[in-house]
Amino acid sequence: MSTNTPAPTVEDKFSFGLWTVAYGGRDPFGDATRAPMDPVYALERLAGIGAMGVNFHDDDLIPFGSDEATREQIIARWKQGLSDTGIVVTTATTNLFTHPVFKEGALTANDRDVRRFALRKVMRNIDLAAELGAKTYVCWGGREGAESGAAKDVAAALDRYREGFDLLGEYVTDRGYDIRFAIEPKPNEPRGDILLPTIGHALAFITTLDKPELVGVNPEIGHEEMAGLNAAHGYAQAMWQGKLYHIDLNGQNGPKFDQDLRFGAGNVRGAFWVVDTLLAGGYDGPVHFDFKTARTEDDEGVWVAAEACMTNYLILREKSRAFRADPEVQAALEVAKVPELSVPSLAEGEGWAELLESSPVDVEALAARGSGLERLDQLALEYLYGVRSA
Ligand code: GLT
Ligand code: MN
Ligand code: MN
Repeated sequence: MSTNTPAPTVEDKFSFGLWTVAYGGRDPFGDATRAPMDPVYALERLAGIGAMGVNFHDDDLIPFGSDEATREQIIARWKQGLSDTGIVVTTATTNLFTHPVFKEGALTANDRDVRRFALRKVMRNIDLAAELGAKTYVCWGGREGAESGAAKDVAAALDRYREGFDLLGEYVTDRGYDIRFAIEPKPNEPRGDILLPTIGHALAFITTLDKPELVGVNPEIGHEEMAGLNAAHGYAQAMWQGKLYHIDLNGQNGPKFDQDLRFGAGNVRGAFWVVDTLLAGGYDGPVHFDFKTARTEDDEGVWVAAEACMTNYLILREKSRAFRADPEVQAALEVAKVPELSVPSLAEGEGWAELLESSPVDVEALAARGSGLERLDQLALEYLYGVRSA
């Protein structure tokens, strides 16, 4: 038996959230099954498996409530770990969901004092993010939402969300930080319903901001699939709008609780089209994984799963490239008229009047023509199933 799996390199720009590999297995029904992970150990192991970058929440690194001296010590040790391993901080984010103070929300909490505390917590970690060289600041509003109708005035909450992003945009601008924000949508969990639940909601919200150019999205495959959506289509639209500032790749099996499976597990076909879409759109940011190793595993299992995220991405990247380069696929794309979609519907100089005057098409003939899409999709599946290769 032999396998032929590609090995990751630093050029592949693979990165992981510190909380992903450090996830100890706690779930709503059971305690952690793995010991807490030392962040510097995480850096060493990440470097060992060929990752390039890391992303962290303030509280992943510095326990909530640490005093100033402890904070400084932890940061100094973290910086040493980064320089020893060569791992780069690509991204950072704020934990606005674990502490009970955020139980009713953070930037959109009904309680104004909570909102003010949350904003200060974000700004403080942005300082650290900038110091460590992070270029992207992720904002996942896990607690921004409600379980019942009267609990939240959604319009007022969106006003406060906008106020928060406007303030943070002003903050990074005034401080001269080279940082952009990436909103991470999620439909539900931990709140019954979360604000900005999908890529589309987030993109629309961003247009209302003072500095929309500072804010994009960080879509997670599993979160889109929890909402029954096609993640690849969402990534494509985010890129089309110049808003795909970051990505959270993982696996999910349909609309149920957030599974955060390693990338490539779960909806394999969906994962293939996400990779194909990222390549087509020229996404060149960190290829970031947000997964949780099953609580059945020990520490070695964590690293097996982390490495598998990268391996699966590389396998799918090879398959996507081979699929696109295959002359039979190109012919099938022509038959399906996929390239024709790039031709504008109106010719140069043509307007509605010329269109109205143009010779009518044979509607029945057009209706009778097959689209050739089954053949096209089968070719993709044959690559995916491993029976067709370059
Ligand atoms: C949390 C969530 C993730 C987000 C993280 C960023 S935290 O684990 O489930 O999807 O990306 O705050
Ligand atoms: Mn998730
Ligand atoms: Mn995520």
